[in-house]
Amino acid sequence: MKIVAAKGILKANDQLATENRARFEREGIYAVNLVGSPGCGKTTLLEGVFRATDGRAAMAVIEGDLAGQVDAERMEKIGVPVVQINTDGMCHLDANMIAAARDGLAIEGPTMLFIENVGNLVCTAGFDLGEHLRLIALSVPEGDDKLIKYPVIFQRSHALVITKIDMLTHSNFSVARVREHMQRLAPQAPIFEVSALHGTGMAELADWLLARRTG
Ligand SMILES: Nc1nc2c(ncn2[C@@H]2O[C@H](COP(=O)(O)OP(=O)(O)OP(=O)(O)O)[C@@H](O)[C@H]2O)c(=O)[nH]1
Ligand SMILES: [Mg+2]
Repeated sequence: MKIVAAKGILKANDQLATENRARFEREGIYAVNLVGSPGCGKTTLLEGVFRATDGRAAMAVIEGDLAGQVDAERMEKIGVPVVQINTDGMCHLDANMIAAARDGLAIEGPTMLFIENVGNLVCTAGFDLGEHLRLIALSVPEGDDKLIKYPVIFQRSHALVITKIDMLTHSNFSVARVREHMQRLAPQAPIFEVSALHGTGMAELADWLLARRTG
């Protein structure tokens, strides 16, 4: 019987991710892997970042979903170059998919490439896509205990965005509790509190992303 160890698959993915990163650097692309639960507000956040950056950087998006092209259509609507990946049931994107999707994007010159990963707090943690920055979104309605239950993905992220902050008044979500756990898991990671729907905190996040790209 032939047994394929997951370790080997991950190693092959890491190799491809390294190649993606090198290609992105040659092409002046700054890649951001946006992860978070289904419905936590990832696409709305990208729409908000696009508004808040206000033409200061060219933007492109790779959308990852099991099926459909709903999110890609939202990006097209605001004029952002986009490629949709359908994973056919897989719960995360991988570096191979990103290489193929990059080929499908007509972009030139310095670009911020956002990769909206499949909504998932488990599978997405293990796969490097070749990004420069991993951004995790956690929405207020999900609850403030997610860092305790899904520590790996938070530990491996470079910044945390608490989304739907406008819903705080309708919830017992504790921002302080989240900050405390993030401090333990990823002490270097800045934490943003935003409502992409209302624009709260979006200027600060957009400015930070632009500075990270050039810094
Ligand atoms: N109140 C409030 N609702 C929001 C906010 N951001 C997103 N939503 C709502 O949350 C729902 C899901 O938002 P999406 O942006 O589609 O979430 P997503 O993470 O991209 O979802 P998937 O791609 O399916 O994983 C939508 O009904 C949004 O309008 C916010 O800042 N405040
Ligand atoms: Mg989405």
